[in-house]
Amino acid sequence: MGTQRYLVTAALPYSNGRLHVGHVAGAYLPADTYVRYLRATGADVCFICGSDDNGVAALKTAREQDRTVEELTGHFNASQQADFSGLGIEFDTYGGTHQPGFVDTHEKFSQELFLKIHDKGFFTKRTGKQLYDVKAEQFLPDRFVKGKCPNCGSDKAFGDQCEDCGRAVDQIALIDPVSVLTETTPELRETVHWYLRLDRLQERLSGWLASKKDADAAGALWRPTVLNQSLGRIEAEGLPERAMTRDLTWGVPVPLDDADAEGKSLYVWFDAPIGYVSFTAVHCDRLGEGEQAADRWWKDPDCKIVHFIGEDNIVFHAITWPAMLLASHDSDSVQGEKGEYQLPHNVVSNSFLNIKFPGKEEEKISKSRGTAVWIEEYLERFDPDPLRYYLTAVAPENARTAFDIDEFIARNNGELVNAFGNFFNRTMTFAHKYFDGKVPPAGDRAPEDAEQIKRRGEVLASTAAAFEKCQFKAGLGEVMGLARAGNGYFDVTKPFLSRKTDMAACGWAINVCLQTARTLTTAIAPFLPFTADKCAKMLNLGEDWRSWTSGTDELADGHPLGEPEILVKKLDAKELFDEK
Ligand code: B3M
Ligand code: ZN
Repeated sequence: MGTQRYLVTAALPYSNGRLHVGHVAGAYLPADTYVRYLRATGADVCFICGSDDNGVAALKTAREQDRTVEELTGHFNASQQADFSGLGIEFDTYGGTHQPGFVDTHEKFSQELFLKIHDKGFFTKRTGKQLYDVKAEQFLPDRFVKGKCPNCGSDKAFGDQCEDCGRAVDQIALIDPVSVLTETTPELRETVHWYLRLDRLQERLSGWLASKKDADAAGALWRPTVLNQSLGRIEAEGLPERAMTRDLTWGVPVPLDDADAEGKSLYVWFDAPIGYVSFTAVHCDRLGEGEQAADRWWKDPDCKIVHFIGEDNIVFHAITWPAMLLASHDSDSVQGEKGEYQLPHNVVSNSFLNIKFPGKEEEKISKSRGTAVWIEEYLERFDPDPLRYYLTAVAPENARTAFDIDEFIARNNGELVNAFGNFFNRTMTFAHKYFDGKVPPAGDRAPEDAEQIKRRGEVLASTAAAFEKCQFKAGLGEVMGLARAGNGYFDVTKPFLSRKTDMAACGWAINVCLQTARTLTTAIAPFLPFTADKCAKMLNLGEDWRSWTSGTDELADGHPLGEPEILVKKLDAKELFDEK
């Protein structure tokens, strides 16, 4: 068996706005953390993301801001890339469904998949009624129409989804629809679209999803929210066919030689997930392997495909996207034969993140109400790792959680600084002050020394087990537990006393502390890459220190250490959010 391959994706952000902490906590940070871990185990990983440029979202914002949609999406594609890289979220390729360098390949891959599904007979062409804006002389797909939600009555419903209850909305079911373009009442007119026959795929999809309930058989632990939401949807409503085309010219043109296809594009939720594939193709091409080399990642059962998404994307990734892939298959195997698009190994979804400002109630993150912490603004003042730490520690893995400003400060100062930073700091200080900056001899280890040494391997194993289940919060808890155990060991063995009475014993304790620091460096790296780099420099580690198995290596007696430096800074709440 060769090296295990993984193709990991994070949901493509709409390129019509900046990123805030909720976006990062939802999909991007867990994906990056996971990829860093996989690489540490020696896996061959391709990590893909890029912007979702097509469809109504960007068009609508461009209109509001009076700029061209190309300029808008180009701008936010770049600004989001800068945010990601500032946080150490490192994709192998960051594309964009309408960005120069990607748009042609994306169009080609999207049209090819559409045609393949068309040939397989999984589309029906049907005339249906859609809302039409007479004044603007156009149909009003998706967010171009707003109204009252037919499910919950909220007036924050759009032609695709209700902002309040989150349910999908059929635009013609909207109560009192109003055109977003002209604020006029639209009328119903007939138009032709191509509908994906989800009804014909329902049985295979629900069987595939149900098989994921049995974690052992599936080889991946799917989060209950993902399975409950997708299977629940199928049980409650079945899978009616869905239109995969729109009356729009911004997007991927419908590739049919048919007068009815003129002026129409593929539905943005049809082309966006294909972005994962087309960006991989560009990535391979840039490596000199040619676009077809993407098949190695997408059409080979030996590669595991893992999608990281936010909760509102579950149905699209666990039902629509797998349905598109199934519909393209020649075989009727559920996962796909070699040479066919493979269904995802796992779809990892987080819930939403609320926000809590000091002295205020917890609330939803909202751009319009100004209740967001923007990544760009955060990075202007602070280091990335405190945010990575907190967003993993409170990750909304199973339910909504909140970014609580006070708690962010308290946990940075109380956990990262006091437990993790302090352990490194006291250990390094002793090594430099009393042992000439070198690792003192290990000596004969007493039971408490041996126990602490053994704990290192145990923590690496339990952290790895958490990673395998995509339980990042638990994994981080394990690593922090080792830092606390290190401090506990330091307190119990008291090198601060033995240094006055028994220098050899003092050295034995500092040796164990340094070995613990060695393990912590590898174990914290997927979570806090910048901090880990500093740790590695302080311990003067060789190239290979990120490899998970190297985490239990012991530093040799006499190994020269690097200069001590402050690992994590104390934060002050006032500095952070004073301008609010
Ligand atoms: N553009 C992001 C969102 O719904 C959406 C994800 C597409 S992933 C293929 O916020
Ligand atoms: Zn609603």
